[in-house]
Amino acid sequence: MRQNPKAMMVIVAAAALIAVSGCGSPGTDGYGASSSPPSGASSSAPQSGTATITITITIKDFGYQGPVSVSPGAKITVKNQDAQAHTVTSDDGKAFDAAADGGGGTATFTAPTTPGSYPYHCAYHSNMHGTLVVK
Ligand SMILES: [Cu+2]
Repeated sequence: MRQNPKAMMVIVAAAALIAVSGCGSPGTDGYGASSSPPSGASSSAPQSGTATITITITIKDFGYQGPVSVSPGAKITVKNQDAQAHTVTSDDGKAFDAAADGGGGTATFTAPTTPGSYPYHCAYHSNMHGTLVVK
């Protein structure tokens, strides 16, 4: 099996598109993610033939982009596309806490096994907020 160079081209093009469309925000206005636009959402569907589903929360422009609801105990990957380090820290300080370095750093954590709504924030930037719903 040879690797398909076209696949990489698509990924690069998609990343560039996201980078361009994401500009224009100083990142400190605290604009909420509760009404996030649907643009680009179709490209985040994981392709998996196994029982393991990888869920990704992407951090960009001081905001969280990702699914709001996950299965109990789901494995979640955090991808940080900002230059600054960010965290995904549950507001209760116990449910989860993942830190991702800036410049493409990643981190992983496991979603709570108890269904519920888990608000989270960035430990470094108090204006960054998101909510993870486990159901
Ligand atoms: Cu941050």
